[in-house]
Amino acid sequence: MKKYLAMLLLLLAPGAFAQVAVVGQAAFERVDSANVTFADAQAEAATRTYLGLNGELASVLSAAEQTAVESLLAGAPSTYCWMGGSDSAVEGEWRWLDGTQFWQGDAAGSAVAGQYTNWDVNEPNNFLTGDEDALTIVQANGGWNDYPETSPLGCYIVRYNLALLPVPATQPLGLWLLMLTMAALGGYYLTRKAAI
Ligand SMILES: [Ca+2]
Ligand SMILES: [Ca+2]
Ligand SMILES: [Ca+2]
Repeated sequence: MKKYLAMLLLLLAPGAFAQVAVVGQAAFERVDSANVTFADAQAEAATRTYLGLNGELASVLSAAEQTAVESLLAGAPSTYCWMGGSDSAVEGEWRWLDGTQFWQGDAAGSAVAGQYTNWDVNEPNNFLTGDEDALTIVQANGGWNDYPETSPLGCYIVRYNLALLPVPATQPLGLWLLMLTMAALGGYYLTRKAAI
């Protein structure tokens, strides 16, 4: 019960959802932070928490998740925000931070079977300095772009795994909304009755 109350308070806190988007078992957050490199973004993301869960620099595993992340991009302080993908270990082998490979090759490459990707036009291309090994998302259109790891950007995307919550996130929220609605209706009815 205490957990439900804590979650409700979080939901009702002003701006609690300002930069968080929930889809399925994932919550995404855009964090604005000045001059963060890819390594900075990874370290900072790991210190973020949401509903008591630890964050990580985001993977995006489906079109629905992509849509959720895109909903966070408006007004980002830099053209690109960091995400949790890299091909620094082996050029052209694009992997999420958990080691799952999602792409093989450059812009002419292909997605690894079953993996979602959303590269921007002609990406990944190792364009700047001839070697771009970290994943970013483009504010303007949500496309993915490889970018030099040490470039200072102004934002990054964090992912939280809601499956790790002690209770499913969606059910208690729905339940609370139902209970609040019923309480409000009950209060209204009693007030009316008292007035008559
Ligand atoms: Ca490289
Ligand atoms: Ca590369
Ligand atoms: Ca690029």
